[in-house]
Amino acid sequence: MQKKYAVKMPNKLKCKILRDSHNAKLFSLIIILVVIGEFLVLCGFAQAEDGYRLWLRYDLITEAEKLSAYKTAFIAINMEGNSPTLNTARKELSNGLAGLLGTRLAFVQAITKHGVIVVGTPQSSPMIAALNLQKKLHAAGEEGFIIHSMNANGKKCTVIAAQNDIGVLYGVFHFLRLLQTRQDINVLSIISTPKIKLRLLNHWDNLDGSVERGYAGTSLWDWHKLPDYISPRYKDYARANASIGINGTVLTNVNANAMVLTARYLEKVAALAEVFRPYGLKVYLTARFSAPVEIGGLPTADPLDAQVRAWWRHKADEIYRFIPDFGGFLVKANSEGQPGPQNYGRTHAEGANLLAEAVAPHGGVVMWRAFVYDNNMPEDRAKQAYNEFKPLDGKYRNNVLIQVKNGPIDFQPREPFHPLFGVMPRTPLMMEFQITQEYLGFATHLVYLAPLFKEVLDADTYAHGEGSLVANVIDGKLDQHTLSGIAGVSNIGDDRNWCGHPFAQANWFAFGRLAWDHRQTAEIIADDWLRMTFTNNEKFIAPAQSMLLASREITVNYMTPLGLHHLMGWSHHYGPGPWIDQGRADWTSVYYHRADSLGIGFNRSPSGSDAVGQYFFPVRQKFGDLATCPEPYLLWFHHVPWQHKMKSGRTLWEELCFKYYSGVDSVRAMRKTWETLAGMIDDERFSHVQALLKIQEQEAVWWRNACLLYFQTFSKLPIPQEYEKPDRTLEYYMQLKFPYAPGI
Ligand code: BDP
Repeated sequence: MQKKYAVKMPNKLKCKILRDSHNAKLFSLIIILVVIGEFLVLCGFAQAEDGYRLWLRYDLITEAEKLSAYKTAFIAINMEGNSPTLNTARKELSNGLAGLLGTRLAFVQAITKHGVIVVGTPQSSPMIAALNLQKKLHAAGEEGFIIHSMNANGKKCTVIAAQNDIGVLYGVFHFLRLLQTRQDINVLSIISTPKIKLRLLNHWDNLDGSVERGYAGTSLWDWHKLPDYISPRYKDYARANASIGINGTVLTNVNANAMVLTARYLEKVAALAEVFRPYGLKVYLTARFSAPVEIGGLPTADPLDAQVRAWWRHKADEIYRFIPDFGGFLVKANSEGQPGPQNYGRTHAEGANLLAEAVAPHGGVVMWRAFVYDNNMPEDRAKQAYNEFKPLDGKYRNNVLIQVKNGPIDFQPREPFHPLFGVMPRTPLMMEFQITQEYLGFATHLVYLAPLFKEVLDADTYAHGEGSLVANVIDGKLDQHTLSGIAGVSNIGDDRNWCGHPFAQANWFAFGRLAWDHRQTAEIIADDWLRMTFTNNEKFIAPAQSMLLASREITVNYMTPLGLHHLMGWSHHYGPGPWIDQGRADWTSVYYHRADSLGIGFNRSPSGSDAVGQYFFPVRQKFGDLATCPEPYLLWFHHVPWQHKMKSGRTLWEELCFKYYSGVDSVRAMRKTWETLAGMIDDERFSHVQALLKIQEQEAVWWRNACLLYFQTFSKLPIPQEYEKPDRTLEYYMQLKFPYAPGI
């Protein structure tokens, strides 16, 4: 054809026709590819399984019966309203269902058939306004939602409703999760309310892109290109957080840089806030206490100085001009070299109130950290935060929360709960958990943290008698606080799979789910996460779930069993370093384990530092008495003779060996279990986890050998015959150096 025309036509025209016909072909090809692509996306085939999608995978449901049940139950969507959050919810619902069901549901104006999903608030949806849901919506609260199977116009429908738009988005995610995890959906009657008001991630991200204690690449925030370049990941990050109910993010490191409070950076922060806003995610910043000097040019940062107070007020006004819904400040002061009010002879309360006064007119809060300790103080480090903060109860402005780490030392694999919980009834205390695995194998070890979080939240402080749970100190119930908060130090970086280890995503997920409702179990959260992230194949779920649930105890066993703590390598915290005895005393390991020829452990009973005295009766008595102290905390509270008889009948030394060896054996068992799961999930993530488990085993052996060989120099006792012998000497382990360990 082309040849025939070519003979008679002028060259220019000839070229054009040739080009047009070529373009038309190309165009049809593109259309075909797009259609195939869309089909594949709907069926969940197209994406590389690199973990980017987290738990928000909406792949086609492959169980025929379930699929047909869902397809009968849901035939259309009725959703009006047009706010950014509602539009986000609408898109999520429509895309999610299109992926899961393989067809895109129509949006309908009226309910004329069974199977409509009715979505919105009484303000956005006339249908919901007509359904008389006030009581239920009231029970759901400001951010909560209801999901109910109901009759409207005589037709069966499913209602996802909330008082506010953000509740609708949370409800949509919850509803999609029901399908992702293949729940029965015929009679739904869900009212879900977050128990804690501020549910925050804390990023320890620096302005140069590095992340303190980050093991998943560099910071997500591309400060250099902001505000002009908005990475698509910002939205995906906000979406993932909204899907688990996280409603705030502190963008910057607690070891703060005042520069983030300058206009140039505030513009960048504002750009992030704008992306996050439809997802209900507020931004917060860390405030460097010396900012008035460093960026304000004042001679002092004294909290009682009039000029300093004015500076912070103006700074807050400026921040709120950039970010009208700015959440507030997180502050690390007079801790590990950070400046603070004590530099000027003032108290933590005076420091916190200075900033609180500045953000109060705008509705902001101040989260003031209780992570303080001083090596010039002769006092046991575990006691110092309590001593410092308890006397200040009642002295804080009402927009101040005190943010307390879960245990009295520092995010160790196991710590007893922090004694401050329950002793400051007039101050809202926030929980600070560490999601990033600084002390739990970085992003290389599979460690599911929900059991650790639950152990602390469910601990009984006895502050008002039995049943005064840490969780109820945090959620404000115990002392009737309306302001409440929980923070998790983020494990997110710019690694393609966000968290480094494919299973580390479970810890971000679990943190959010527990922040929303601390009564949920580690089991259910693990089950949901596995189904959403990998597959609903029961043959995969059961063994993978038991791996998850056992993993934290296993790690405690091969790192710090029986209440041992702070045995890690100097500064980078990578690997074991029980021999560390140089440098600042409270950063050494010998300060904590106190091993000698008689025994091992820190005597915090009344005959020692009496840290147990900071707990309420009867906790104090239980921990303080060697006979009643739970063995998982034994060496935290007691210096125990090597020959002490343990509940198992073994001596302490034998028990220590037993724990370290069983830790390693359990990692080996995890590896075996994982091998049996081959073929049940995609090869990409399967082999990634497989490789990491191998490293975990090597490092577990390293921990076990290094610690036991070192402690043996004190106990002078043999490692029992039945165990494999360490294949390296103590000297070998002691000379290992890791100048480039990540996260510093
Ligand atoms: C320690 C970390 C350190 C943090 C500190 C904190 O090693 O990098 O700055 O906690 O919480 O565990 O302030």
